[in-house]
Amino acid sequence: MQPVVLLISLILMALLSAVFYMASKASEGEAPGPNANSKRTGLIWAMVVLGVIVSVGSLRSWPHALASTGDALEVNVSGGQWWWDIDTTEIPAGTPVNFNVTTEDVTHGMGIYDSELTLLTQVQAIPGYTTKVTYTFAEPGSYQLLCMEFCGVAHHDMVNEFEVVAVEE
Ligand SMILES: [Cu+2]
Repeated sequence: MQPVVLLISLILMALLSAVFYMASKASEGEAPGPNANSKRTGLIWAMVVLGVIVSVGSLRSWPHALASTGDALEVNVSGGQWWWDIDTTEIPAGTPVNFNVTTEDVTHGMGIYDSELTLLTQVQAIPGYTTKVTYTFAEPGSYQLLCMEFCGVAHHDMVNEFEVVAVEE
């Protein structure tokens, strides 16, 4: 992902530089003729149409709409300063899991990490609300809950673990 973002940034910077260069070139010549504005109007309309097409084409469904899958396993997670409480320690692999997340004090961020500490999914834990995120674990193994929002001196101590186990067919 990072190289793609870098490449897009470089292309946009190059395009912007080209626009500035052409603008400064254009201002050197003689005064614009009577048709200058109609050309500009056409260009602006073309950009608006292109902008709408690109915006609509790049729309994605909101990831949280995936929460609360019907036949999923319900797992309740509660956070506090400074702990995570999870009401199960074993989750079957390959089954969608609805995590219902809340907190008893301040706002925390519940992040689920695999054994290599790669972030798999996350959701904000907000006092007085239950936020939901659905995730399906593909691989059996040890997983960790960590806090992703600085919430006080022992924020780094908010760690809990659970196991994902293979299901026998
Ligand atoms: Cu926290």
